[in-house]
This record gives sequence, C-alpha cells and structure tokens, in this order.
Amino acid sequence: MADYHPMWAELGLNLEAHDALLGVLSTVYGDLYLKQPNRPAGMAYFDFVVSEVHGLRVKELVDHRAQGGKVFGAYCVYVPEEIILAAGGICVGLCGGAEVSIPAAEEILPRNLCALIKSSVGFKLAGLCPYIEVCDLVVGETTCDGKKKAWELLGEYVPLYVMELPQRKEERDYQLWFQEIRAFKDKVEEVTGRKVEPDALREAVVKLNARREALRRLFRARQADPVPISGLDALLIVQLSFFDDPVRFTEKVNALCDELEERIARGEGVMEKGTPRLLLAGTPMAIPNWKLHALIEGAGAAVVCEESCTGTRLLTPPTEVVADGLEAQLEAIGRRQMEVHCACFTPNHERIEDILRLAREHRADGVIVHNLQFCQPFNIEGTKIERALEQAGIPSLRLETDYSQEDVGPLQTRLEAFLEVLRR
Ligand code: BJ8
Repeated sequence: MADYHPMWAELGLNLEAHDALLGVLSTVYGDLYLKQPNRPAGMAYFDFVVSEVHGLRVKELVDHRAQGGKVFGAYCVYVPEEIILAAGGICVGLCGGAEVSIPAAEEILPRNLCALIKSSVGFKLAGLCPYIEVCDLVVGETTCDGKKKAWELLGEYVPLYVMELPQRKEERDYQLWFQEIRAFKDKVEEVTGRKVEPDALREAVVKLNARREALRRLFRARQADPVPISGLDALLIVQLSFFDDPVRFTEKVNALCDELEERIARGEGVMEKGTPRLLLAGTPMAIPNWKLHALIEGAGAAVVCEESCTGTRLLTPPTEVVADGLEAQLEAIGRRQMEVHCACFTPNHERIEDILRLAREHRADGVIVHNLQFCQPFNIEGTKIERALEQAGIPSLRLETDYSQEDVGPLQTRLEAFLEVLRR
C-alpha cells in the first residue's frame, strides 16, 4: 500500500490511533479471511479493496472533490443514492462496526445505546474515519430513536441533513416519503450545484439496479449445497458495496458469480455437502463486524444468507425504470425503498414472510435471530419471528451481542449446542 499518511493528516485523522486501527484490522482480516480454505479466486479483488479501504478509495473521493464533485455519507439503505449519483455525487456508507471508536462516543452518548450508533459517531469523534472527513453532507434518518437523537449531537461536528422516514406503509406514508425524497433532491442540488435531470437519474437507477442484481446473483449461488462461498466472504462483499465504485463493484461481483456458478456445476463448495446451513436474521453488520459469522463458521456450520441491511434487505426488486418525467422517477425510487422491511416499521409482517421464504430458498436447517444489544425494534420483533419460525417447524436460536469479544465464550457454547440439535 502506498503511504497515505499525508492525505490522512490533511483530513485531520488521529494518525497514531488510525495506524493502530489499521494494524489490528489487518491482523484480524488475515486470520479470519485469508486463512479460509478453498476461497474463490475472485475474492482477490475484494481482499485488495479491504487492503486499500482507507487508502486508494479515499484518494478517489479526495480526487473527485478536487474536480468539483461532492461526497455524501449515509447510515441507512433508505437514503436514495440514485439522486446523489444523478447529481454527479458519490455516496458512501458510514456505519461503524468496530469497538475501538465506542469509548469516544460514550463521552456524549449513553452507554446503553446500540453499538452501531456509538461506533459510527465515535469514528468521527476519535478521528478514525477518513470517509466522514471527505463528506460534503452526512445524511441521517429518523429510523430508530437512537439514531434520530444521535444525529442531533453528531450535527454539532459535521454538516448533517436528516430524512424523515415514515413508520408505517399506508398510502399517506408513501406520500410523506415522496415529499422527503423531493426535499432531498433539492438539498442534493444545492450541495452539488447541479440539477438532477431525468436522463441522469434514469442512468443512476440502471446502475444501482445492476449492483443489486449482481448481489442477488451472489445470494442465489449461496442456495447451492455445497455452498460455493463462505458466509464470511459473502458478508464482506455486501459490506464493501457501501464503499466501492458501483460500476466497478458490479463487474467484480458478476465475475465472481461466473466462478461460483462453475463451482456449483462441478459440485464444488467451500464446505462439505450436508454442512449445517444457517440463515441469520436481524440487525445489520457494518464492516468490520464479522463476529457471528466467524463463530458460526468456526464451529463448522455455513452461513448461507443474511436477512439484514448487510444482506437481503439491500436486494429488493429493481427500481422501476420509468420513461415519464422526474416526478414519476422519484416516486419509483421511493416505492422500491418501501419494499425494504426494517423493524423500524409497524406493522412489519412482510419481514417475517421474507425470513420464512429465505429459509426455504436457502435450504436453511436453522435460523439465528440475532440482535445488536440495545436495538429495541429488532429485539422486540424477534419474538414474532421466533413464533413464526416455530410454527413453520424451523429451529431457531436467539442471540444478542455487541462488538466486544467478552461474550465470545458463551456465544460459542450456545451455538455449538444449537448445531448439535440440528445435526441430530
Ligand atoms: S433500514 S436496519 S440500515 S435503520 S441496529 S441503529 S435500528 S438501534 S441500523 Fe438500519 Fe436503515 Fe433499518 Fe437497515 Fe437503530 Fe437497531 Fe442500532 Fe440499527
């Protein structure tokens, strides 16, 4: 890797702490990822992206800004990236998945708040995230209570804009959301100094539909037994979709899928046929949160699907490509987003139907209903999910964890007991 210290210094990072973070990450990545047996050759590209995730990609964003382009940061899949692309901007994900930034966040946020929020805010406060430093606008949303209140504090440190997400899916909620999308378009135009034109928006929709389709293809490959790619690798790819250039990323995922489909045709996999197969349903896992996958696959099972925003909640059907004017295009974007079934919505029975369908499609032997500690929407919804799974005769295990390593022992014990039941 080239020496990016001058760039990081210019961005105002805490160089010493940032070096330490990259050092730890590289060791963890080497242990968890690079030692996996029989990895697809196509993972080499994603290993490269990880090795340059605070380097080359950040440099691309810095260069983009030097040429007058703008960068937007987001914490949620409801932020309409299409509009940002259509105005010549770039959108990056800012969700934190590391424990290291949490102490800084706890200076201003309560300790009993979900790790994703604390880690995200902490990355800014501790000077550890080059992405937030290159953002011209950070976009929050009113999804869960923790997020919407945290934005009030984060807004003291970064230029912040909050989108109001409805909590139900009645027609009037759609109308509210369309208004929010229009207001967001105006904001993006103000920040970029460029009008969102229908042709550019259509092009952006096609681009992001292609990215979702490539990821859907990856997830279809994971339905095979033996599974052709580990859950760890699949999770990583989805996590990187929030950072990488969408066109380049789509090409690389499709190239990897060619390889996976050849593996499937030859009956080859990363684990033996008959390995217990698990679906994970719950809160998102922001990079570098690989904890549950590492434990599950370390215990000899395969994670074959994630029902989460770092999984299938990203892979909704494509946005309709409409020929009519801008207004209809914006509504089509909004309608597609309302197919994302986050626990912040009530009622949210579509999510339960999704989980049952995914368990069938991915031939899951069991489902891990997992939750980030202190995430109330997903935790409470977990009860309904457990009941539905029980009714459908699908074994499930409910796990709650955070980003620390303190609970690894008890988690391992519970997972092994669950796998024992599945094997029997
Ligand atoms: S659409 S899942 S990305 S909000 S885990 S911060 S809900 S307390 S991340 Fe999410 Fe958008 Fe929904 Fe997806 Fe709050 Fe829960 Fe923390 Fe969460």
